[in-house]
Amino acid sequence: MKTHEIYIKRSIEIAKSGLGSTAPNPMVGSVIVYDNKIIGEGYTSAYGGNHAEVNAINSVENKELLKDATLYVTLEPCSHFGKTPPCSDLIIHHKIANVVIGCVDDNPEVAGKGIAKLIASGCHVTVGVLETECKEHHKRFFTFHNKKRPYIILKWAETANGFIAPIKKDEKKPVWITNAYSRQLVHKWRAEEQSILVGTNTVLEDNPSLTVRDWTGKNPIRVVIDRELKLSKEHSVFNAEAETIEISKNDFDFNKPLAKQIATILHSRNINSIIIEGGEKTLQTFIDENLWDEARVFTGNTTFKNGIKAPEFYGKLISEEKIIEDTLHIYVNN
Ligand code: AOF
Ligand code: ZN
Repeated sequence: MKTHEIYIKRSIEIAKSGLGSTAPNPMVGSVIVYDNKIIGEGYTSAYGGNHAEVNAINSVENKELLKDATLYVTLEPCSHFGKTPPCSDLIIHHKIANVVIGCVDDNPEVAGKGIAKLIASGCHVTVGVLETECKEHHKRFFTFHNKKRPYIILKWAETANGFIAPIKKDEKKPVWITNAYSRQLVHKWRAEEQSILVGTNTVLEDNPSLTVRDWTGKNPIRVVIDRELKLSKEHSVFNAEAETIEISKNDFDFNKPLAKQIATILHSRNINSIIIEGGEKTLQTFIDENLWDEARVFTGNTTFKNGIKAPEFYGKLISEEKIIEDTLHIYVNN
């Protein structure tokens, strides 16, 4: 691996610490190298806070070294005044000699203007190091800007014989298909995404609260679909533990594709990612409209005599993992 690639790879690695807290900002990572040694590192702070480059520069003890240093960053340094001042200005202020960038920022506010500013000030700029990896790392952010919708993750659990729920459910007894470790992993995933969605039937049948309880992290924004006004504020998804966006009757044009309308509403609410936790109808709607990016499917070792069939879909299997007796398959849509 070439030197530039090693440091961009390190930038991606530290950037992951921002997963779940930076959104709707991208989770950027940055390292500063002087004389072949890392002298500073930083990643994007929780939403509204410092950008990665600011944290990396702040972490450098001897600022004198910056003018002969190289700053590596997974995403183009910003050029605009948002919640924070432009990172490109700070880089210019410290006269950092070289900047190596993973990929261009597709946010129209930035989109090449950060790079242009740096070059105009005499900084030596390299763009496109591990570009594919950086774009993959920033997949939520790029899906939001380029497809005008959130990055969509489907999640469900099915029995060994392909059912996601029994036909008739005894309300007092929750029916678990997967084990406690798999369920804990789902809570980790909830903390990683900006929002979570379930359909009307899931709220009516399971009354989930959709919060993060078996993991540490922030609760995602809950998105609830209520096209026929069947839900009441007594349902747990409306409790005070997290924010809830209710999309109801008046928000829909019944002649237009449902999932697309939901995705567009979420885009207008600045939502970069969503995990859809059912039920079968809701999942199948997103699959049928081909509006999904990833499917995370657990298979437990229980069986039901009869039940609601798991959604039908085609995706490319990218990983298979055992979680005790459960199996987790992850697919991407391509
Ligand atoms: C960077 N470094 O670490 C991040 C960037 O409102 P603001 O000021 O926080 O700006 C948000 C925008 O800045 C965001 O949409 C994206 O274009 C860029 N994010 N840029 O230089 C960072 N997180
Ligand atoms: Zn910035």
